[in-house]
Amino acid sequence: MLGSIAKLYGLPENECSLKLFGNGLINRTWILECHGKKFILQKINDTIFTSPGMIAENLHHLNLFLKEYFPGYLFVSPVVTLKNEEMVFLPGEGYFRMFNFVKSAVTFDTVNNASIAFEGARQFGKFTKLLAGFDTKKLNITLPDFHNLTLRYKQFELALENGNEERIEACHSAIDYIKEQKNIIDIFNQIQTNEHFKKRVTHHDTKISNVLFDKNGKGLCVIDLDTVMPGYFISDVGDMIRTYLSPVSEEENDFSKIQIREEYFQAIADGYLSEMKNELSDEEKSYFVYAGKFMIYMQAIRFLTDHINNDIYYGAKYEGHNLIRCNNQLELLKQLLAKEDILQEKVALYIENASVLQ
Ligand code: GN1
Ligand code: MG
Repeated sequence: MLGSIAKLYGLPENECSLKLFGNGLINRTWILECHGKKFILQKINDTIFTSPGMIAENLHHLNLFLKEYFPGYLFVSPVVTLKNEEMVFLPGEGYFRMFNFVKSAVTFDTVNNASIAFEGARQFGKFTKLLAGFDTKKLNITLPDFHNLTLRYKQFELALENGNEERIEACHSAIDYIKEQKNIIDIFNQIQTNEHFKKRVTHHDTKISNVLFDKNGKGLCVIDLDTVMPGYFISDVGDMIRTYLSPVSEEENDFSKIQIREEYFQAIADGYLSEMKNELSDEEKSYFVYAGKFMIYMQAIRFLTDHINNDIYYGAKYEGHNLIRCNNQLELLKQLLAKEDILQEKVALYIENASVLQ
């Protein structure tokens, strides 16, 4: 694979090395180093992204817009091949694209201080704000219904009908809790017909490792734009709440370590709204805490559905991995629900018309 890639990009194969990088669940990422120059090489998972060309087109349009209207914004665009292609297909291997490795940039896998949460949230808010004038109709839907909670629940019900019976038997408490919390879906259904909600350019994968920082811990830009699609702000804010508030990730199996850190919630609200406060309606802002419930609940459903379907989507490193991930998320959800009122007060300061408060 290295040989074919090097040839297409005009790089000296014999002087290049490849090293696996990052810990995403879907695409594979490497650092490709040639003569001391580093690139990020990524193979798109085309079982999940069935039309990889759509991603390349989206990146192309976003890049053109940002270069024209915000030339100072660091947009990490794909390196092109000798034939000027932004993505390549290697028969028998799959789809690949390459980016320059931003040398001065730092990334974080975990959020260990509130200022990182603030900066990350500010960058995701800035991304959507800068693209407020971009026509969302130009974006291809790279993953249809990606954050459609109603559909995710239907897929869960289907799995209960057709999935691994032994596994279903053994995870009744998770199944029951998910069923009990169905009001989270009702609210999502209301949002979809709420005239105060707007679809904007949304990242849909706001984990902290998707933000580039400078050496002083200031945010530079966001990366991993495969799931950029029109969407609601609850997707981006919700995934930050899901992944920044607890000191441990969805992989943790010691649930006593799961915690809601209030000051990190404040940091997300301050960071995101420092960019988005004039974009979001008061009504939308009042769903800030709901955003966290929405994303944590959806992720729990997705992990459990996958467990019941024998791990066909996320894979599993050990028996019961996706059930652990699901139960981890359900614990996080319980803790968020317990602090809902305290957190809601923190956003209330950003809402002018207090009567819309949930
Ligand atoms: C997947 O591949 P990665 O880790 O960036 C998933 C997200 C989930 C996440 C959970 C395309 O993202 O939706 O939140 O795993 N992406 C896709 O860790 O399904
Ligand atoms: Mg991703």
